Amino acid sequence: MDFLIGIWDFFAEYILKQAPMMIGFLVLLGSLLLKRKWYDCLASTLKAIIGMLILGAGSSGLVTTFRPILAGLRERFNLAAVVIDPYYGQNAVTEGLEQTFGVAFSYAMTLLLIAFIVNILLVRLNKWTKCRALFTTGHVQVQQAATAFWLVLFAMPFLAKEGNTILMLIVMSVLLGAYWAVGSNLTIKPMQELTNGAGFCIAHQQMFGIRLNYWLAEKFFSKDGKPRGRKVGEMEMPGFFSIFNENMVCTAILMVVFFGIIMGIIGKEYFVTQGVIAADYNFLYYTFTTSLNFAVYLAILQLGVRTFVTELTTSFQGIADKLLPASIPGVDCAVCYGFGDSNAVTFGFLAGLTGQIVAILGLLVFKSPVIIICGFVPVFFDNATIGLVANEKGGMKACIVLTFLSGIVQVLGSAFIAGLVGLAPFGGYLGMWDWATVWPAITVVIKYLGWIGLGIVTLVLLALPQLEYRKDPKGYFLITEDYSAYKKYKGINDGDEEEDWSEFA
Ligand code: ASC
Repeated sequence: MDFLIGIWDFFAEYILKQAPMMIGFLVLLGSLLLKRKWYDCLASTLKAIIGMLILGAGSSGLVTTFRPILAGLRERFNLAAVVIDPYYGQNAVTEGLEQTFGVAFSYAMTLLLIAFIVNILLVRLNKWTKCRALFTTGHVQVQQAATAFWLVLFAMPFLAKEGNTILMLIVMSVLLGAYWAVGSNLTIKPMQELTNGAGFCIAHQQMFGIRLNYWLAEKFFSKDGKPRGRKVGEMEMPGFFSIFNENMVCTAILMVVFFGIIMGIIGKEYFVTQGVIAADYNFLYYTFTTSLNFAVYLAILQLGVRTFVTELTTSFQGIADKLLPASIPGVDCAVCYGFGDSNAVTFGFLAGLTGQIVAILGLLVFKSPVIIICGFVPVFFDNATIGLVANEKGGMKACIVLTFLSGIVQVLGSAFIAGLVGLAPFGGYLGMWDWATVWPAITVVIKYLGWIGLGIVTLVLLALPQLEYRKDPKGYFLITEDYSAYKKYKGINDGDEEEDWSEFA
């Protein structure tokens, strides 16, 4: 028994929780099921792991460089504010759980594993459940498990009592497992359209946000399935502005301006006292090179995507054929930055940041009891993703307007829920789109309706794939199983019969 538990623990710690290893594991499993030669299995697995590690280098480069700058605003103005960021959120939970609810977060791994099994079962039974997506983003699952833990205990405090542990784990893993399966399932259509059938969807923290904004872009910014205005990549810029068509140049110029302003407001002294630069270091030079790094890390991130996407989606076919019919993998949101108009990533981020700043000023002006500081992860990764999807469906206007609104929603929703559930005094909240909207709603419903509320939430979640299936029973599974056939069936003729993601091979 100890031996089995040992294997289980190893799997949880070093595979399930580590996104590159999880993707590598799936690629290996898929390749074996496809009965590929051993050396092809090896090569694919290595490429997948390395690609994910490259992606991680890009995304952690962005996070470690730009998070302290945004958080610096808090120190500079001496605000007792909540930073919305998954890592601050997780620290806040770990720090406050014991003193608030009298329990420690020692069940995290058990919760994660059971919720993951719920996700697998929902997909395995998709003849009935209509769930098609497997959540593979382990680091995000850990953060979400921590925050969900707090929210559920706030809504049902009796679960924290001794003797209720099993009940608590069941409630939480059913909720989380259903959220993972249903949320990632919602992103399938937007992602298959964005990537022209690359065969993955998003398993991250803004899955409902992706689908809602896809719908809004379609409803308000498109006509006959096409954007009303131009997409970001179709803008014809005259003279000087033509250089903005080049993604690296565009990102570099915009970031130098934006971060130039923010770092200017924070002031050199802050960076000196933090030991980031020496007192005699040229601050303008520091601001300039730091801002350029944004473009550098984005390029790294896209290289990572190109390295592993094809390996994952082709080998996942083995899993879909043999183990989980009609399923596709849900991956980190950054994976879609290798597709669509890359400038939409930059525009989405900047419009989202503007929305967040407007909302924060609103909190200050109206003397909100909870003040929020933007964290880099929600403002960039949520809005870049939503911006890409909105641009694809509704053009540049949709990209900018919807991410601006999304920035506002992230701040106001997080201020509300962090204040309500008592996380605010611990200085952090997860703050990503779904956790500023969907989860506050879930928490309030369960808090006020108890078990009935929990039943309603679970039923509504599980009903979403059913509703989507009913709208298009034939296309629903075709879109994951054979995208070219799906396009033919839908009469989509984009003059692009070849799957254009072959360039990623
Ligand atoms: C998150 C989180 C990260 C980033 C990363 C984006 O939610 O915790 O580190 O987004 O997954 O690539």
